[in-house]
Amino acid sequence: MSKVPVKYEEEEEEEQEEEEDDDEIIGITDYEDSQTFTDGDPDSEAEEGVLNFSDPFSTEVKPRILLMGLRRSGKSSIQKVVFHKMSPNETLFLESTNKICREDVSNSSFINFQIWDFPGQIDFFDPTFDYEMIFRGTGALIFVIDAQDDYMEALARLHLTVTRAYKVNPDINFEVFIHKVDGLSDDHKIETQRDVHQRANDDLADAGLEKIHLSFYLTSIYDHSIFEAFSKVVQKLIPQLPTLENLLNIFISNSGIEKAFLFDVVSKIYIATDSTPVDMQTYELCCDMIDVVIDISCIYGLPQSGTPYDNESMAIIKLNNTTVLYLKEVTKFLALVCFVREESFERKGLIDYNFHCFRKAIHEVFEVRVKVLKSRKFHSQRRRSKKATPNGTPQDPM
Ligand SMILES: Nc1nc2c(ncn2[C@@H]2O[C@H](COP(=O)(O)OP(=O)(O)OP(=O)(O)O)[C@@H](O)[C@H]2O)c(=O)[nH]1
Ligand SMILES: [Mg+2]
Repeated sequence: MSKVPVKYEEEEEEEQEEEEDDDEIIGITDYEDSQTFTDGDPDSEAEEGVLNFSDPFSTEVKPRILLMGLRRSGKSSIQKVVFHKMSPNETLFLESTNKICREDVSNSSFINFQIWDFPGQIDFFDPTFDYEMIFRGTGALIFVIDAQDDYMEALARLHLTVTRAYKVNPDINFEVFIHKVDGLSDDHKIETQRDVHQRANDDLADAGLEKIHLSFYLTSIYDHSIFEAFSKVVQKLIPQLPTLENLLNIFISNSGIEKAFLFDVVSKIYIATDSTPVDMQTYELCCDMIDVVIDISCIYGLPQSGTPYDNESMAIIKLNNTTVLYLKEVTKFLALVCFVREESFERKGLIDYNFHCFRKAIHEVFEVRVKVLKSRKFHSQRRRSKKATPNGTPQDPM
């Protein structure tokens, strides 16, 4: 109960500050630049592909991510570990997938897509498999290759899948996960990546399709590499990514912060970071921090609040190397995790003030997104109702 007035006060405070907020700190004008939203423009080809997809079960427009690859390559394990918090060891007991499994991942309005987990051996020549319909609404195709196995057959399959998909929808992002690399030495990893990269691209070049771009990632469910790879796949599907990166850049440079990530708390996918390079250890520390915060909240949090993560969630962890990890809630599903040097953290007031501006900007980005979606829905409804026969009756009696 005590939370309600606090929230109210905060809102009031925000309203008062609205006028005073110094836009230049976080560059609010940058994200209002219509250029930033061109990717999400209804006229853009990629979006059109998604919008035109007539799926009888889907009411919303969601980019689709397909998980494909040979049997036992690890597709279902990836989905379970990233989105269901399954422990990697438990995946040993997963049964082979025998039909396409579709799942909605809608835990934030930024991460709002469907994942389709395919059985290992899909037959493109099977008439019941309508691959044109499937590829038309696809944002990303993840092809999983088992690096611990002989991958020649997988490469042939990759080639077949990619060329088919490209013919139907050239806007698909093709992502190749060279998976199960936990069993390989560092040298072996690099060598495998180079070999797979070379062979896959040679096959495409032989078919005269060198314009198809494949991205390669070394992944394993036994470390953070799978989360990092998935983060990159998802980021490519977020039209607001340049805006978010820009906001993060302005935020860190004005606050003396070393590195900042915007995390989806549930999946631990980072949906954006500033433009300084990402170092795997930094990312792992951030993931661990989210786990600690959620676990402590689950065990010792207020029972009446119901969720382990809310608008008061925040944490400070001082490391033994003069670095401070600072986590703060941004939206219901997103958290900002920053790396700050101890001496910069002395100016916590400044960081908090800039964070307040940053948070407000992120919320405005969300609002724009919601408005765009609403107006699209409205226009498509109007277009449908206008499709009437010459005698005035609707074309579709449904
Ligand atoms: N060592 C290792 N094993 C993995 C990894 N990912 C998955 N596996 C194992 O690979 C086996 C097959 O995993 P699945 O997820 O069922 O494979 P799948 O691609 O969904 O297989 P189908 O549904 O038959 O197409 C399981 O025993 C997993 O434990 C990984 O990163 N490293
Ligand atoms: Mg499976």
